[in-house]
Amino acid sequence: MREALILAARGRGYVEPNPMVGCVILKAGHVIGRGHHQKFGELHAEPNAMASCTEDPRGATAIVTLEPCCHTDKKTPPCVPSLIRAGIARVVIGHTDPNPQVSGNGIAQLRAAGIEVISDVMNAQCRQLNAPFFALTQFARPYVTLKWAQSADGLMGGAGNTPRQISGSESNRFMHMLRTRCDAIAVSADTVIADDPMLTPRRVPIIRTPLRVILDAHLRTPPTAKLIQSADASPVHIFTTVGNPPNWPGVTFHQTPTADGHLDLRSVLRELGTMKITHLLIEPGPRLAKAFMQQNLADRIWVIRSPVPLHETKAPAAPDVPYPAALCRDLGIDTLSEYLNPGSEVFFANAASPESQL
Ligand code: AOF
Ligand code: ZN
Repeated sequence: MREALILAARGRGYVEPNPMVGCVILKAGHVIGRGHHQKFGELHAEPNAMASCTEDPRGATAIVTLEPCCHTDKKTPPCVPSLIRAGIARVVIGHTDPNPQVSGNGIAQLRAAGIEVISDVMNAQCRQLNAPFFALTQFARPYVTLKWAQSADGLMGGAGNTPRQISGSESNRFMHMLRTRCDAIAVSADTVIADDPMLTPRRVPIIRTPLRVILDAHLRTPPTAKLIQSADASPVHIFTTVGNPPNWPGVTFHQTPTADGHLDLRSVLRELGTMKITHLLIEPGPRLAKAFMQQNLADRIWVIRSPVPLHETKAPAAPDVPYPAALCRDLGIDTLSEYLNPGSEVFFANAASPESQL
C-alpha cells in the first residue's frame, strides 16, 4: 500500500477533479505490476497496473489506494469487471470511494464475484492524499491552501502594504511548480493594488493553468491592473458584493453576499465548488490569511521563512500557525513549512502532501 500511495501521488495536478489512485499487483510475494491514474479522462490505476503485469495476474492480489469503481456512464470502463475478468483473487483497498455512485458498491460487487476484499488498509494516509477529492465530493468546495512568505522578523511586506521581495529564487521556482498543480489562485484586491500580480505559473513545465481569482468586496480592482489587462487571454473571476459591475473582456463577476461587511468566504468556496475547482491556492496578505484561519476555512498552510529580517515598523505581521508542521524543508536559503489544519473537515492524517516534496 505504501508503494501504491507513492504511485498515486504522481497524479497530482494531472487528474483533478478525479482522485489520485495507485495500484500494485502482487503474486506469490512478488510485485508483478504497477500503475496509477495518470491523467483526467484516461485509464484508471487498476487497468494500467494490469497492463504492466510481467506475469498472468490470475490468482494475484491487487493493492489499490481507492475502492475500484463499478459505475458506468462515465469516461472510462469500470474497474471492478476488469479485475473479475482478469481472475484477481484478492483486493486490498485503502479507502472507500466517497463518490455516491461507488461508495461500497465496488467492494460488494467484488465480494459477490468471490474475490476476497480487505479494506481500510493505511486508511488515514490514503484519505489524506485525496483530501481535495473529499472536499469537492463531500463538501462541494475546493481544498484551500494558504501560502505566504515571511521575513525573519515575521513580516509579510513593508509598511502600508508595500511589496517586499521576501523569498529567494529557489522558493519562487518552487511556488511556480505548486501554482501549476492548482485549479485556481486567489488574491485580495489589496494585493492586486499593492503588487499588481499576474498569478500565472512561469519558468516551470506547465501542467495546468490555474483560473485567476480576485476577492474584491467593494470592487477596488483598477481596470489598469495586469490581471484585468490580460483577462482576454486568460480568464479572471472577481467575487464582489457590488451590483452592476463593469463589462471587462474576459472577466466574470460573481455576486457574493457579505458577512460582517466582508465577502462571505463560504459563499465564495461554494461557488468555486460548482466550478469543479479542486485545489484553491490563496496568496493572501495578513488580513485575508487571518480571515480564512479564523473561520476555519484553511485546510493547509505553506509558510516560506526567509532568514533575512525586514526591520520595518508598522509593517503587517504574518499570523501564527497554531498547529504542528507536517513537513519542514530547505528551499535554498529559505525554509518551507507545511501545516495541515487538524480542525479541517478533510483532515485525516498529519502526512506531508506530495507536492510539498517535489
Ligand atoms: C478507480 N480507479 O484510478 C480512479 C477511480 O470518469 P472516469 O471514468 O475517469 O471515472 C471517474 C470516477 O472514478 C471518479 O469520480 C472516482 O469515483 C473513480 N476514480 N476509480 O477505480 C482510479 N481514478
Ligand atoms: Zn476505475
